[in-house]
Amino acid sequence: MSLTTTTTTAPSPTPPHTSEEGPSRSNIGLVRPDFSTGLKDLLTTVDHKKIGAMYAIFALAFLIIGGVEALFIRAQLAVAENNLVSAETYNQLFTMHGTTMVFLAVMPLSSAFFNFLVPLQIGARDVAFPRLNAFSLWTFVAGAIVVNISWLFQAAQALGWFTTENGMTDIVPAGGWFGYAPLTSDEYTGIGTDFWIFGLQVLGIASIAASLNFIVTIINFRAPGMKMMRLPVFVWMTLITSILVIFAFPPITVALGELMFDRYFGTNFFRVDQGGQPILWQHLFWVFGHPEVYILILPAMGIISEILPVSSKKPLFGYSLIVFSGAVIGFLGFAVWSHHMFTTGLGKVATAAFSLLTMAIAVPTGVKIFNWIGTLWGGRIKFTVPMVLSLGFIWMFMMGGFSGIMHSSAPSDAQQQDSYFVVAHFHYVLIGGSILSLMAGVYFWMPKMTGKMWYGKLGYWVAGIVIVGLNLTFFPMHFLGMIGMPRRTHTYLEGTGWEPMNLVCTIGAFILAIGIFFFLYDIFRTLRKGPPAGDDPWDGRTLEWTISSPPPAYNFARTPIVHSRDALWAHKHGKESVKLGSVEPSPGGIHMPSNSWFPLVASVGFLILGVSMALKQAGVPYCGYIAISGLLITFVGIYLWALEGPGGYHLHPEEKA
Ligand SMILES: [Cu+2]
Repeated sequence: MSLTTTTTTAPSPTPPHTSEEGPSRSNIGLVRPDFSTGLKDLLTTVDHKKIGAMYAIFALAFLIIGGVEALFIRAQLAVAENNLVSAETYNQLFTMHGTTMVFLAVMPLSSAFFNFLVPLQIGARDVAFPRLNAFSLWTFVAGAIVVNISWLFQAAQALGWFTTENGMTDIVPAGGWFGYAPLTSDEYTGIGTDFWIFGLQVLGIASIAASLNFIVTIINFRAPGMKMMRLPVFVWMTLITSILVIFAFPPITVALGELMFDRYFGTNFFRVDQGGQPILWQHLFWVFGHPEVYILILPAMGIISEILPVSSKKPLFGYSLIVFSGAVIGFLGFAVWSHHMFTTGLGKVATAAFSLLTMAIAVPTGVKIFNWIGTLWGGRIKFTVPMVLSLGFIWMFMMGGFSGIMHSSAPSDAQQQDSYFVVAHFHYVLIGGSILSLMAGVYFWMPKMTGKMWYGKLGYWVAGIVIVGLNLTFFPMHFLGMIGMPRRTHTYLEGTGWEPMNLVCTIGAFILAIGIFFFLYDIFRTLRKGPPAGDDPWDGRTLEWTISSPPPAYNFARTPIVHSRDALWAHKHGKESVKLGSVEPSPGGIHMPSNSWFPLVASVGFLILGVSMALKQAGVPYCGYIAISGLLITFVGIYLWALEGPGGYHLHPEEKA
């Protein structure tokens, strides 16, 4: 569709250089590559859309890996006294399942949406720092490999190709995704914990870099007229999530650093026999861990807040309340970490305070849910696949919220602590909440991302099977917890009365897996055979629907000028005064940045550093030197990245005005 061209209030930006086309030479003689297709382009790209798509592909791959780990866990627990996997393997499975799902599936899938959507929704050409964006992606991949390569070393050990100096068998992380000290100290775990420590540190670097990029992008790269209170809610939730990452990751970085010092240099942060304090780990971990829950769920809330208004043909009910309640959730998220530690003996005052604060989070969360229902109220609802998944999200998230309120009370928490009740709670929130809404987002924006529309009824089957599977898997866990089944146990005795419900949970898990399989298959078949989507298949409300599907490299041929909150909707259906304007195109064409190898180089350095530091603990020779060379590669990569110069070329888009 075209934008009106009459209003021009902002000056046309002067391009930095108009003389040369093609790659430009920096003052140290480096030429930036200008691949536009193929593998080399993907490895060097700085385009936020391609980076977003790669985040999505990696995240879906890890969703499969984490899902297979979950299926092993559920298969082991299907019947009493099962010995499908050993206790050691079970520990590795639940550790890797949690780590994978939190850091390698949900967070990067959210990042995929941040990357793809935020510049489009704010009318920008790209993120603020395109090469930093590529660095975030490849550093995430490096961290993911560091954690998961442990499986390969374990397999190599089983085949006799790899031995550790002291014959340790614990090569895959087995200390839980929460890594409680002293269970993760070197007395109790092998190099699995080292893979985990370094993998998480590398992932933390990726997350912080990405978050800085999005904060700057959202603050500085908005289209003319797009005031903060005119931002789409998804962009607001991205901003709040990014701020949470910036404040939440330093505490876990410190904790992981201390654990590393204990393991490598014999310090005593967490060694009890030397006067160390395991409870220090719990504080540092949960100051990160609780906000992390909101890092996982706020993007989901943002996605839902975009889908509901479009699918019910009404503006979002209570925009400012939704924005402010998101901010309040983010703020309170930091104030409640000790509810994970009610049974450690915090003292009466602290327990009461953390109990009250935890209950208080229900208020802004409830505000959001009422606003979503208010959005649906009286709307002309179209039950598209994204809409059905969104309604499933609201149900699952409310269920998870109710059980959350139940263990915000310290006495009942003391009963539910470390039981399956807690497992039920956080899976309702994190799978029922995050994964369902991310799936809704995939169905909603896939037409824009790929230019292909999903078709047929398969999407409805996916939604139905997944929602049934989720409830069948996790609802009985509430009761299992109440009748005393502990979490993190690899088996249980016959005659406990836990057998029938466990079997139901396992059947539910496999139904859920079938749903996810069909979801992935539906994406695949849409990419191959989907009919053309058109630019605006849903009668959308945000700026990404004004440009073609898939979007061109430069996003907007003319930067839109925004006059109201629901700008595109107002443009299509509102008064003349609120129509979108556009900035006159600059005569020199649109300046595009060139690709770069150096973000990838810097990330590969982190990969080498992480893997070799873990292998150093296993006594593999020369690993200290290899680790130092990895660090050097990272430094050299970052320096050359800084020195390679701006590069860039100009595009003259076909004007559609
Ligand atoms: Cu919490």
